[in-house]
Amino acid sequence: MTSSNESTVDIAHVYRGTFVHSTDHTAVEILEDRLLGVDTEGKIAFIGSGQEVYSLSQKWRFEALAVTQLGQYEFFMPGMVDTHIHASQYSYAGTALDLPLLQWLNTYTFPVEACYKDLGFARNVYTHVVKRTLRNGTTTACYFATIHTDASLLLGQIANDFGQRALVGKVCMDTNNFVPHYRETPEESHDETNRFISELLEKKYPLVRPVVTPRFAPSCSAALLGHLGEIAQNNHLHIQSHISETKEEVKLVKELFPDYDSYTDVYHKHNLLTDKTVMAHGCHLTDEELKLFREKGASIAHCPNSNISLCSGMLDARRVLNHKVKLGLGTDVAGGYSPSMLDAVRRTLDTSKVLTIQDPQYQTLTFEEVFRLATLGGSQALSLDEHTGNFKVGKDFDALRVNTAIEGGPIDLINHGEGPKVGTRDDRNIAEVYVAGKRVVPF
Ligand code: XAN
Repeated sequence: MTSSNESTVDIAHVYRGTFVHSTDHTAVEILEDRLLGVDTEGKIAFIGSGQEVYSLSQKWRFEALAVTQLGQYEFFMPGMVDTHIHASQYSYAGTALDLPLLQWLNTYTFPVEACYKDLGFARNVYTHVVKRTLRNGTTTACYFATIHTDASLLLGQIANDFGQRALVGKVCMDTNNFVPHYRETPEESHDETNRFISELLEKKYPLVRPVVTPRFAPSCSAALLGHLGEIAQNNHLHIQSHISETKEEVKLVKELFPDYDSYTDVYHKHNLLTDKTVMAHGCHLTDEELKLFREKGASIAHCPNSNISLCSGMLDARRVLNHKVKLGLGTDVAGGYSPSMLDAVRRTLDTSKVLTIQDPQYQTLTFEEVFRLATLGGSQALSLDEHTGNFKVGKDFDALRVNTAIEGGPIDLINHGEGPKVGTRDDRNIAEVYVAGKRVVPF
């Protein structure tokens, strides 16, 4: 049994049943008939054997009869971590996937994002995206908003109100030749980023933090990148951006920043590559660039649905893992058409299998490894693994109660053998969602 110091801790809830999670050593660990106690702050206080319910109830002073017992076809898994999602693009998710990245941005994305000047529009879309992702088991989301400070603050408020753990970024971009009304001056971007950070921090939301968000190098001047690196460094903040998603983009960055060694070097030289940086995509990074990622402790958000939908490329996730670069999964709505992290799991496996078709020697990712990327890996990629990612005493209880046999659900349990039934088809199997010990789904 593992536990924190029982003498000072009050237990709020105790759950008994099967727990499925990842550790650094085991991609999927299935813990049968366990008892897990959550304290009044939402942290995991102890994990013990279900057989020990009586002695544990004495030790931790909880009522043995108040234990929530999972059903035969139920289990808990950690909440999933979406390491890259554009909340502002949710309004057109599932449409407009007929152009490559740079044209897609100019034609569809920038005109839509410009609409977030309107706070009513922002409130509507942001409420939908937070509810939808929570419903799909995303307990932690790393969001891009838009350049608008007040709408970005509103996204933080909505995530807080619904109880989602979130990193929220006000997008920064001072270069946009195609939709000139959707850009800032470098001074505006600098000042508004500072306002965004201080106003969001002032709210003291327990689970929501700001993330410094240069859109990507082609949308930012060197001066702006420098400002943002300084802001992140001075305030010890998270950083998110995009990198090497398409070959055309990599070529453009070479033209725009000819004096740098690589695309990664552009961010590095502006202090934007740190152990709190998550870069989306990275499909076309070189080994040298991956080495720099590893050296700096920066991570990659693998967004396979988007990479396929926009025909951007295929990330070789095995190569990233071999370089010991932190890796998480992202839906990348709306380049990715699905807000579901289970979809990201499937597309990650598909991509790995396509790489195997191309090269039969390729070491395909296993389902277990991808499960870890969607949970523990994501929490590490966002440097939030102290708080979330798996069931470890001291971490917050961020969990999905999965019921494979849920009424009206998508799975037909035909071979009823002995042992736990662990599997999830879609959000219908997610009966409840918990973040920091609080049940946030059903709403
Ligand atoms: N690069 C991007 N890639 C993407 O998939 N979505 C975006 O919004 C974006 N902006 C820069």
